[in-house]
Amino acid sequence: MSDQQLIPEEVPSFHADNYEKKWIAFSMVLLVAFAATVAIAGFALGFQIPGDESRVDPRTVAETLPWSEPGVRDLGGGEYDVYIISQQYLFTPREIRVPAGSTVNFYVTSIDVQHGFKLQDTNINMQIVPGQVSKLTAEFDDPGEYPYICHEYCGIAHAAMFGSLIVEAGGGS
Ligand SMILES: [Cu+2]
Repeated sequence: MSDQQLIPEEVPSFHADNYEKKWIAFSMVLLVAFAATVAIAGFALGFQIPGDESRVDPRTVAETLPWSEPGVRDLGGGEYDVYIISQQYLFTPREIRVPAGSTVNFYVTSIDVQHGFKLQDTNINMQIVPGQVSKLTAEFDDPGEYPYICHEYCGIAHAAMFGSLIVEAGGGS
């Protein structure tokens, strides 16, 4: 090849090697793919980021409503709020029951150290920090037992820290 053959015929305002152009194109495809992934996860699959729902005082939260009566609240229309207190080494309540077809908002806080709250077979997976309320929402169409566990090591009996959400058939809206 002579040098003259390398001079492009079209009017180039952008001088890039062919190899470089391919990498630029590939990078753009990646950006579109990443944006699509985030959009699908957020809008189609219902992925949520557990937010800092509100602040509480971990020393008094267990004596303050609604946390002084942890458990399920029926909001009507198949929607439920669930308040759960985490502490070394248990969740209160340890068992939750809702009918199939429910939409459940989980509010979880800790009165001592950092814990985790992971609900099997759902997108619920939260870090539970003392003084902070973590909230996520899930829908339960299929009856069955959904165990929840603490997945942040919180001390010697961490492995004993679990509970169960039971979705009962024949209910819901
Ligand atoms: Cu734990």
